[in-house]
Amino acid sequence: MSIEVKNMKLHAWIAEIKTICQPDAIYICDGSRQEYDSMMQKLIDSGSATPLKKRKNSFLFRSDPSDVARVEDRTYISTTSQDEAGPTNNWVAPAELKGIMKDLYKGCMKGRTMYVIPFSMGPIGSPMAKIGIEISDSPYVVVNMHLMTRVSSKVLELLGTDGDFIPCLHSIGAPLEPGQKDVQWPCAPIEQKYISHFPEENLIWSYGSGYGGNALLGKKCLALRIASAMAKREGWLAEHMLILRLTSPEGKQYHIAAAFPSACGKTNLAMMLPSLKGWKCECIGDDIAWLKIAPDGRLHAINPESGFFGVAPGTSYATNPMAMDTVRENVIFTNCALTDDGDVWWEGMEAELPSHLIDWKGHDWTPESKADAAHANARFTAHASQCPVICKDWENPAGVPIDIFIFGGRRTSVVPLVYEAFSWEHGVFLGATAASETTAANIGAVGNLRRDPFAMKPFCGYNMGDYFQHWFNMGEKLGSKAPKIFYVNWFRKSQDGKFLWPGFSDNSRVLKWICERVDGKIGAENSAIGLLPNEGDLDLSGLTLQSESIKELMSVNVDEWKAELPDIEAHFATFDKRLPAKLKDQLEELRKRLG
Ligand code: OXD
Ligand code: MN
Repeated sequence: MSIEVKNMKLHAWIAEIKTICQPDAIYICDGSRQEYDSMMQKLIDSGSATPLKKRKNSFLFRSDPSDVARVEDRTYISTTSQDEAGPTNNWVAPAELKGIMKDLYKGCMKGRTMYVIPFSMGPIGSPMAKIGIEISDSPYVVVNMHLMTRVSSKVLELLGTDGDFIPCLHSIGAPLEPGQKDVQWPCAPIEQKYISHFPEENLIWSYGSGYGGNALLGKKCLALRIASAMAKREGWLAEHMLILRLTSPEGKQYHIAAAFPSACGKTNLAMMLPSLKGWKCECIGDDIAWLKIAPDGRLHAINPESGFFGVAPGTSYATNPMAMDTVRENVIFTNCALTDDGDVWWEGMEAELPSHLIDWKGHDWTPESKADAAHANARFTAHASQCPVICKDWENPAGVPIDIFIFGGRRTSVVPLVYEAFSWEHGVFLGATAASETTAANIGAVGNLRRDPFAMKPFCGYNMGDYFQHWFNMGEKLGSKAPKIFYVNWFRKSQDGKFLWPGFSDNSRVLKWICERVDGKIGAENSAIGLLPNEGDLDLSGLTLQSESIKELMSVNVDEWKAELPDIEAHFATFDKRLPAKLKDQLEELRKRLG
């Protein structure tokens, strides 16, 4: 072992996992630059990483074609009673699941090194931070964790001899026999993949996948699933939200936390360059927010992560210039295409198609090829400090005070561009009924409508009915200091299938309207579903939008909304007795307003 482990719980845990998984060697990570470089060199030598000639210190990985996204079907919340996990989670009783997984873990690290990765979610030592230790047999996980979390030997110092941490066990599930040649992306077959959470004991066990949210256990597993259960117990919130600071031309700051399902543009919004003159947007986080009520009675948010694991396809200088500048150097790319001159490429990156590429599966690609060159869920991993619009307060241990919550999703019809909740209770109803057309961020069909409450369906570590109640409780505690709640939809299409709203930097227009509402500067139009912008209040200066398009974008069709009600009822029915009465009341009020 390179570093001495003084923490007693960690010492015992390492010994236990060593006995079960039988690695050839153990390495305790210190988070240093030298460690990153030598780990990457190993990955280059083994053929897993391709250095990119055109991007300094950047590397391309190609995953196994079966291991390209989060596996929600194989993700478990394992609580003593199934009711605690609730209807949105897969459940197997802890003893049974541990039994199955222990069999899989037996000898699973043979021929490999077991890495012990001490990390902090949130600035090391911040009162809002949590310490995790990931044990993994994947050097790809180590380098990604270096960028996405704070990996450091300081974390071990902070733990001392008896400090507590969240154990996160990960194996790719691909032991090597003596002399067996390794493959480029070792992993286990889908039926052996398990992403398991034991929230009653703050424990994570992941097996069989090397990809993103399945393997970088600080992210979805710790910072959302386990943290949401902790937050419920302790009276705070762990949310699938970006955090941004918007500054008006007058210099007034607004802090916004927004929840959209995976691959619906959170990273784009978090790094937006506003098209409206004088407005400035700074990024604090693009995926996860931890929110606590501070001594001033307001909700303060931190981003527990330290990097971006962003969706590459669709990212361009037109859609997200700040992300493009973030990924100029020191980046890990996964499942992007490779250009002939040694750069990465993905669909939507630029208007012109290259004449030849190596696609994400390692095959020749030309514009005539039928399949995409990059996988739809291809990713970049980059440290947050590289983002040109990162907020100077992004690591402030006290967080930033949130003024505004925004919920949303991808809806080609029905839902208008923006509307405001009548109250906190109505806002919770909007979050609880949020729906979106599915994307490639999880394995499964793309384009189906699914209810994704608070964009937390895949990430809530306990019964979602109780989660709704927790939001009501937080509203009661916050009282008049509660953030205002809004709902947006950038994705509405016209009858002939064209996007009605330009989106991206022009979303600043919607944010400006929201800020003006929060300041009480402007009124709003009452509608059955919420408060809509009065005609002329949304700043459209410099945009060439037809007035019919604006009307269509803002329209609330009562019949279409009435047609949503049965689906909302069915969605609510799944929570049975755990559905808060306040949500039933909100549904009845909506029904009445629709007439
Ligand atoms: C992500 C996701 O990777 O939500 O952030 O899938
Ligand atoms: Mn996400």
